[in-house]
Amino acid sequence: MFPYNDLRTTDPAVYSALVGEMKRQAEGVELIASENYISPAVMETMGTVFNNKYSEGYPGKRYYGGQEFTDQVETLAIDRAKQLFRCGHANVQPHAGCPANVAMYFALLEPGDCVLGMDLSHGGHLSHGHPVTYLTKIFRFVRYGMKDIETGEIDYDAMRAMAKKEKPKILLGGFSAYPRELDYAKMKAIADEVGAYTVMDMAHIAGLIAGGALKNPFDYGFDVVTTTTHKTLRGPRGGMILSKDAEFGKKIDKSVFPGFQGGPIMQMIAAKAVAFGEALRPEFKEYAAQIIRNSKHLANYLMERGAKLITNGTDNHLMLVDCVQSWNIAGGEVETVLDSVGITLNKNSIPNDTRKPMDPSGVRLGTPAITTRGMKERDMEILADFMLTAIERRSDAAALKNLGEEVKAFCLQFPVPGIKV
Ligand code: DSN
Repeated sequence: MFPYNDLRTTDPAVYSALVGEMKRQAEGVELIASENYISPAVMETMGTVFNNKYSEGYPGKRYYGGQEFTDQVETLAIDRAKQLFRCGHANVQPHAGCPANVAMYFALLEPGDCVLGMDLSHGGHLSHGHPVTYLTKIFRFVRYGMKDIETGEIDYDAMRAMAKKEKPKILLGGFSAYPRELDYAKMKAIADEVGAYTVMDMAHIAGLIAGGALKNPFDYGFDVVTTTTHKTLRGPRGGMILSKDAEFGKKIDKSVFPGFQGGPIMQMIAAKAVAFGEALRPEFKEYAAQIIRNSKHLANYLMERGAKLITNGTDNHLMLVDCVQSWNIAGGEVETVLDSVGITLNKNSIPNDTRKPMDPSGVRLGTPAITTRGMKERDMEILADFMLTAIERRSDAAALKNLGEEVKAFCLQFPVPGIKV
């Protein structure tokens, strides 16, 4: 039924958990906006002998010998990333998104410097200066947000006023729960007025930018762009920092290694190269466009049936639903009931949420993973009906059980790449 025959005999306990996870992924609906299914080629590359090699440094400038082939794959990853995002420099070594952001801050800032980033309650990210992170002990973070949560429009006048008052050294774009697009031209103009660097954390939308479905911050003169590689970009779990030119690139490289990291994870860098190669193909453009078509269709279908979406819709791959206003229940309850029928999403705070972060009013959902499985607009309607039925019949255990079977039968029509059931 499943591959990994060696593991089955050498470590049955881990094998059993792996089989469980494969079944869960194949038989359920993945709506977590930051998740995706990688191709068999990316998966294969992650489990290779590149794991065995230490490669501190960069191609052609390593600290240990034996780097002929690590240099080849890292160079491929760098060149493909630069081509994909039309930029002058790529560092493909960050282990994940937060380490990429930390290395970026230390490359561009001195302790005490200020960053103007998106309000966390309006969709910003922990690594953009949440008080629970150590970053706030070193740098000062101030915020911009939406002018109107009914449209999602950012308050660029307030952003300019804040920039003039606080004199940030970085004007930072990026989010993990914002369903609209930023106006990079306006941000660049504001940053130029106050002499700030422009940085975009495109982790959530990297694949949409790579596929040409959303705008590319480098086309508007942004200095640096950070990202993860495993969300819409559909690569291995990891991070990356792109810069507009070699001058920024030099600072970034020094900050990633030796500033923050030691040996790069070379099997992941090789897998990044494979994923970037896939994203350069014409069919990835169609994938990126379909993610957004599916997202808009799902959003509209839910709204027509009474769901209250923050910003009243979406321009990207994700949407944020106010569950209290929609169905008079908390986001956590929606997460739990949908989980029980095989539909996975996550509870999420909404702007100006009166509830606590661990018990917020909303849920976040997105279409990158289901689009990889080949689902289209009509399937969004089927999924939305499953969700709405589960929420409506949440106290009826028998109804939920039947629904769970229907969800499973539906999902099995859409194979997950690399999983045979
Ligand atoms: N955990 C990621 C997300 O789900 O958006 C961001 O770090």
